[in-house]
This record gives sequence, C-alpha cells and structure tokens, in this order.
Amino acid sequence: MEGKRRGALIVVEGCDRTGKSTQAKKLVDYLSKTGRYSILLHFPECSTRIGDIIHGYLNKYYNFDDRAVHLLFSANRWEFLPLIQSHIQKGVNVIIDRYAFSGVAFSAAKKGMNLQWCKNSDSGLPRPDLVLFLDLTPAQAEKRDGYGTERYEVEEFQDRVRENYLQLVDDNWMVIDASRSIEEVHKVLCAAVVKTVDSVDDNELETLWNKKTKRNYKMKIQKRGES
Ligand code: T5A
Repeated sequence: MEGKRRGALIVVEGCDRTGKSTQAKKLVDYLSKTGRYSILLHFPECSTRIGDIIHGYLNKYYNFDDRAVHLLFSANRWEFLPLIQSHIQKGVNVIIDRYAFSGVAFSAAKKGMNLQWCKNSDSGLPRPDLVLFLDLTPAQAEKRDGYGTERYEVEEFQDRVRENYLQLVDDNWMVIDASRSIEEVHKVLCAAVVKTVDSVDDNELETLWNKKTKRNYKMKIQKRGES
C-alpha cells in the first residue's frame, strides 16, 4: 500500500437506545457518498457461532456466569480482528457500532465485576482513532422506540453502565449530546469523522489498553488545569 493511506478506525458507543446504529449507518453512507470508502461493523456480530450464543444470552434463552459472558463478547471482537486489519491496511475506513468499551462498561456494571478485570480480555485490540460517545441519560433513552425488551434495558443498570463509560473517556473520545434530533447529531458526527478520516497518517494503529497512552492523557488534563 505504498503511497496509500491506511483507513481510519472509528467507534460509536453509548448506552442502549442512544442512537448508535442510526448514526453509524448514516456516517457510512455519508463517507461513501463523499468518496471515502468505508464499511460498517456491529458488535455483537451474531452471524458467527460465538455471536449466536451471545444472541441467545441477550434474549434470555440461555444463562451463563457473568465472566463467561464477558469473555464471549470479547472473543466475538477478536474473531473479527483479521477483517478489521485487512480493511484498514487497504485504506478502507472501518466504522464500528459498539466495541470493547461496551464490553467493559456493561460487564463492569454487574455485581462482583470491575473495570480492570474486564479490560484485560480486550487489551491488545486496535485502539480506535476516534470514539464517538453518544450521551443520553437512561431516563431519556427509555422513551425511545423498542426500549425494554433486552436483558440489560433496565434504567438502574444503564445508569451504572453510563458511569463506567465516563471512566473510560480518553483523549481520542468525543462526548456528544445525543438528546438532539437525528440530523443535528449526524452533523456533529460528520464534522468530527471527516476531520479524523482526512488526517489519518501512516502510523500503525495503537493497541488497547496501552498504559503509555493513558498516562499521556492524564498529563494533558493536568496541564490544562494548571494553565
Ligand atoms: N453488550 C454489547 C455487552 O454487554 N457487551 C459487549 O461487549 C457488547 C458489544 C446488545 C446488548 O449487548 C450489550 C449492550 C447491549 O445491551 P446491541 O445489539 O448494539 O447490543 O443493542 P441494540 O438493541 O441493537 O441497540 P441499542 O439498544 O444500543 O440502540 P442504538 O443503536 O443505540 O439506537 P438506534 O439507533 O437503534 O435507535 C433506537 C431508537 O431511537 C430512535 C431510532 O429511530 C430508534 O427507534 N432514535 C432517535 N429518536 C429521537 N432522537 C434521536 N436523535 C434518535 N436517534 C435514534
């Protein structure tokens, strides 16, 4: 791929019903229409054998130990790593609707689980160039269509998930007020994504969860507070 830039890795995250799938689809359409070739992935990806088990768990057909379920969600991402890498190398942008941050935020909201343990199984996956966190209170999300049918769609649980997400915010994150209209949110996301896609360099993607990256972010925050 000499002379050709790699693709960008962009993740859309948020609690349930915050509009992630709606926005991720619109983003891929927009990027493709403007000549920035892009593909859309969604986790959990239920087309595989692992994904099929996850689907059964979410729809309450099966029950597993919380740690086993966490590892299944994580394995589902690892099985798509070759596909993600090959697109990025070919210069195709990869937009992902939910990623490792969902894995950590949801699993760590369960009793007896913690953020650090939950991060371990996704550590080493590619770190996105940009994470778009669609932020909406669970009380607002509850009013949207289709809420309440899946295992985790309970307001108290979603409150803990949101708190966990906010602990994962890093310097590659953008927190977006998702209470606005679909078109208003889309406009904000497009501006951020185009900037990222058009400025991606030839550096390899970093990996999650790399201690050096987190330390740099803490230093940046400290500097801002000092000035
Ligand atoms: N999970 C997932 C884990 O526990 N661990 C993991 O590792 C992973 C990857 C399923 C569950 O699995 C958990 C998290 C989830 O609980 P899912 O398949 O992504 O994950 O869940 P879905 O049910 O498909 O999606 P969500 O509930 O998260 O919904 P979205 O994608 O956020 O919302 P969307 O776009 O489908 O919109 C929902 C409704 O709101 C409307 C839409 O039209 C739609 O009706 N809407 C808006 N309405 C008003 N204003 C706006 N701005 C709107 N945007 C969308």
